[in-house]
Amino acid sequence: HIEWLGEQACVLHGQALPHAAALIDAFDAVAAQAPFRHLVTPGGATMSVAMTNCGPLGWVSDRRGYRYSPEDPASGLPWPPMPAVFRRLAQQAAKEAGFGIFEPDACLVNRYTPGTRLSLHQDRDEQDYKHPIVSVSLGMPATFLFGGLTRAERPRRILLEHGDVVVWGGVDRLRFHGIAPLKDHPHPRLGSVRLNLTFRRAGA
Ligand code: MD3
Ligand code: FE
Repeated sequence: HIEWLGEQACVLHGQALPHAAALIDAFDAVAAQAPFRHLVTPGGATMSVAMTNCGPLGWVSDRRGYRYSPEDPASGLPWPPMPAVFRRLAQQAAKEAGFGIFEPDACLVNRYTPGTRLSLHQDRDEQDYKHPIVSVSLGMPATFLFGGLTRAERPRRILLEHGDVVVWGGVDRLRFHGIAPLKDHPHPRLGSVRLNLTFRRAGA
């Protein structure tokens, strides 16, 4: 079922469940080519979330700033291709949420283990905010923090479970959001891990 969080933000509960095994298998090939790493923020802090990417562009952070890059800085090679099962699910979800044709050119993969958190932020590194973002949760459950357009607004807490898909865009595109520190509720297939795939149109 669809849970609307805002005018143009919703959770498609369980939408990815029929594809979970295929998503995880496809993901294993991505992680083999572009292993998870803990990026450093421009301020010098190491992120507790481990990240990798697939598709034409990947999100990276270092002392110089945040940006999208066509190459994996760890290897100098292009990011692995975006698996077809990833792209199809993201496109289907964007359509169901009312955003029409979505052509993602970046898929950022976040890996959480118990205690990992993602502090409140906005996604502002993409060229054009008119495109929606789609996120797919796999593995352990997490408490998603859904804030407002200012940091001051107290975020709502929303449980995201294995197979849930979130889509947001339009007037909700620049909402502050984050993930509360993960608790250890091991998942039968992934163990003490949560994976989040976020699909973006980062370039022109
Ligand atoms: C933003 N990832 O990679 S995605 C990120 O679960 C990121 O790993 C989180 O934030 C994660 O930048 C959250 C889910 C999400 C859902 C709804 C939103 C992000 C949102 C609504 C507005 C803005
Ligand atoms: Fe984000």
